[in-house]
Amino acid sequence: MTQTFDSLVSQFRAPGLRFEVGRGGLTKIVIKNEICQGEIYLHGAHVTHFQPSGQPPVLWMSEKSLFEEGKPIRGGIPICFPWFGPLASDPNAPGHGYARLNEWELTTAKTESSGEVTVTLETNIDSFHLTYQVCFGKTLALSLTVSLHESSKGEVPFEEALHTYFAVSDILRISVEGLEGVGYIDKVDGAKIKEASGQLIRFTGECDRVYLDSDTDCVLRDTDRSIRVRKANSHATVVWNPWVEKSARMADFGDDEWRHMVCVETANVGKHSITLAPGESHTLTARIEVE
Ligand code: TA6
Repeated sequence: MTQTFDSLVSQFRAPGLRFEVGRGGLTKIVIKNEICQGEIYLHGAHVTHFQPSGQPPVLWMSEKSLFEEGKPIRGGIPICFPWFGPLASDPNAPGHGYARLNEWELTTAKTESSGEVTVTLETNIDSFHLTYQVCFGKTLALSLTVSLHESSKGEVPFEEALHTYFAVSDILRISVEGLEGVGYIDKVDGAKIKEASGQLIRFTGECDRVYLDSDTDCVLRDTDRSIRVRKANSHATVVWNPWVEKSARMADFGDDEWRHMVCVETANVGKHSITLAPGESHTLTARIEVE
């Protein structure tokens, strides 16, 4: 059921929250208060903006992003579900699954006494129900709960990721801390499994790594700030920068935009995919904070 703009305006009122017709005519929820600014589209339940007061934007958005039904938004926080990357069994299936292509339903909007604004969006995909809670405050708190319908015939596996694009001053000058001690799949080197590097991640070329058994915080160290990503119930972390050639090949990605973004993604993929029995649920959380 698609909620009309007018029905949203009449049904949901919370201080610091308003609805706008966003790019491509898609409906977006806009948050603006003393603590922060933020935006989330109903399309894909896609967070496209988060900016704590006094800080530059935390999330990166491509100037070339599409804002069209059936197409993913480039940047912000795409939700990857029920698979990550291409679907091996169906080359025609959309990369990263359907969650970021669905029109989600807003079910709650609430402003806390502290001024933080929390919205809940929901959608159904196959035999799963997804509930996504986003709290815009000094930190950005994300919580994705996946439930398997009672009526499901048996256990069903899925992959998931909050595919967060962070804005950085210059990819050549940043590092990512917290993954020195875990091995990874290097998708730029034939998906070879590599030993833990023991070093901070620095960027000198295309990087596309799936860090396995990674349960701890990551910290993105930029020249004038650090961004900490805390997480729970996520055992994989994906780090991606497309660099020059891949950026040029993507129509919805500016040729020079790779210098100012990096993805650090909170995920459960591959050996860390999740299997639910009918009636079971799983909640993945991530908290993004500027230090
Ligand atoms: O998370 C990294 C990745 O899997 C890369 O391999 C690259 O494909 C990226 O996702 C973007 O995927 P998209 O389907 O959004 O173009």
